[in-house]
Amino acid sequence: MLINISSMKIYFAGAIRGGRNDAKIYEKIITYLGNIGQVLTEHVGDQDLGNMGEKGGIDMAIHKRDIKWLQSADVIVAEVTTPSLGVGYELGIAEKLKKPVLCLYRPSKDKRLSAMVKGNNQLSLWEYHNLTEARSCIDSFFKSLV
Ligand code: 6IA
Repeated sequence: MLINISSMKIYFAGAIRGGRNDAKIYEKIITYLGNIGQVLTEHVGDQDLGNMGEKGGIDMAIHKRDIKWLQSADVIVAEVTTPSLGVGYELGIAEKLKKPVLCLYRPSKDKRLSAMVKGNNQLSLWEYHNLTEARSCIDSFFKSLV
């Protein structure tokens, strides 16, 4: 799939109710992705968000909006270290929509990656240990799209 990088819409997925321990990393990844294209889901890196949901928000509206954004996105980037039902669901939809998907994962003993992600060769899965490595995974992935 050939993509014009400068006008690209990027859907970033990361755990919200699944747990917010990695919110700071999400924020840094989102900032980096912002240099590449338009990140539709910047709020996922908002460290004030907590894990209960949008202030005054309605889950049905969130679901509807996120599905629309997934449909309009050119690329999905997911940080999958903290297990999240929502992120898994989004990955399944992205695969069905035939969107290019990058999954970033920090290997850890207590957070073993689901076989449904690890065993899925439709998804590009890259392991990283620090932000520098995450950035170079992102660079390689986007280069592979052009
Ligand atoms: O099951 P989880 O909550 O961990 O699912 C997280 C994923 O679902 C993220 O990648 C989001 O794209 C999506 N998601 C889950 N909750 C929200 C949400 N809640 N808003 C937008 N996307 C969501 C309200 C908080 C909002 C201000 C970030």
